[in-house]
Amino acid sequence: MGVATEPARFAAAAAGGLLDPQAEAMSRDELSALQLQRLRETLANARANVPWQRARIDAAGLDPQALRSLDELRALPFTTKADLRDHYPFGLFARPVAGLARIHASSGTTGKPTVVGYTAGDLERWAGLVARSLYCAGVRPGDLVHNAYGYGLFTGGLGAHDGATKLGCPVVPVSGGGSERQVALIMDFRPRVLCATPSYALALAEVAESQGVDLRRSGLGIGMFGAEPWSAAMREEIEARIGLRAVDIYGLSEIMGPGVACECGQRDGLHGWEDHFLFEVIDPETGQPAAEGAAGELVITTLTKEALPMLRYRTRDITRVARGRCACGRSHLRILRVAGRSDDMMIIRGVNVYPSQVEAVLVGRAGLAPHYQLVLTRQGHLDRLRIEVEAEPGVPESRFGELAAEAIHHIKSLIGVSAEVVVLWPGSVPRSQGKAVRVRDLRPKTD
Ligand code: DLL
Repeated sequence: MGVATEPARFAAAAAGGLLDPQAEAMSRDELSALQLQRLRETLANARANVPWQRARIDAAGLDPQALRSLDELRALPFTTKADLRDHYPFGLFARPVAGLARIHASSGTTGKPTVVGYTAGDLERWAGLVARSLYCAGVRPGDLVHNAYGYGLFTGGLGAHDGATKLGCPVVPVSGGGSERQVALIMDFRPRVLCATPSYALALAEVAESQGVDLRRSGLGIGMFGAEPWSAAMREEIEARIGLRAVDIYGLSEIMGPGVACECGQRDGLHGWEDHFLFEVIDPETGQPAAEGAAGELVITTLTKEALPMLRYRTRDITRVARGRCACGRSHLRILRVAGRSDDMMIIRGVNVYPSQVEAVLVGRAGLAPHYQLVLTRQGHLDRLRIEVEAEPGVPESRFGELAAEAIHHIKSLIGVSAEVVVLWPGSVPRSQGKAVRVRDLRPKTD
């Protein structure tokens, strides 16, 4: 089994005992065989230790040890966020709380938070996958990592931290917020790597610029950006303003946290780590598999999680996957940039729109700043979309009307929806400290 390209990189990592080049480059047959064996173990763990899972596995007629193909898993119903909430806090855990090493939880903007647990072994594997992701993105042992993901119940901070430590990188555990101080620390400490949400990276760039500080001179080389949808236009904006290579990293707490998938140098999708997860793409309406290569909702099954085995978890994230070996040598499938969550999809006069599509049109447009919010209202039975976007500093108010008219035109011609656009003074849109709030939904609640 050969790694076509980058053999030296893989070899160096392997020599340090940090990564397993075989695991990332194994053939499809080897990968499938490993997945099947791990799926049997996962089903057995879930069945033995989670009564709710046992009932579902038995009802689907699945015998974990007798499983002969990965496709048999399709007999099992999906798991949703609601299932986690219904078993709040620990009802889906396959280990007693006393046997866990850590608990994380989602912020839970609606209702109860979703709570996830990890054994010491889970944390070890998670750190390994984040280390693998960082390495895949170009981070090397010894690189100083400025970690501006929030520490706490959110998986971003500690997840990135443990992965960087595992790779042999010193970490500045700065967390989110206090942007002036962060800019000063970056200029003084000269980290090579910035971990943050893309919207917070942009907020840092803005604060630096307002202080007359040029982050392009900071020595930053790589940004590990994720936790929220971001467009290619946003990537260009961040790269130009901070002077680094912006890498997309994906993950979700229900499955693990950051490091479920990560881009390599090819920029042709994010490698989803198939030795630890089984990925499906389904039609969100029918629940049936999407056609090969077609867009749909990503569904993930964990293959090595002890504390919280997840079977066919509906992520709500809309994407496409590409199979086949990547030019980097890795064989794991590629998840194409996550355009958005089905929950965030707006239907404006029958047209489906994701916030990131609007972002792709707005960001980089002369006269407009990359700070925006989408406001949804209802008039009669029709949903209306108002886009509030800031003017670039220095643009006179007399041009706001003309900028808005241009944006309306481009949104209509590129996305096909009629939206109202309001151009605002610089600084009017709230800045991100973590995940940006892109949509304000002012429609009357129906339930
Ligand atoms: O956001 C984990 C994470 C932390 C990923 C740091 C990357 C970096 P949650 O808070 O559970 O976990 O949110 C998960 O965020 O289902 C996606 O909708 C979205 N998301 C995460 N990464 C990306 C990305 C973390 N790279 C939810 N692109 C997911 C687009 C992303 N959306």
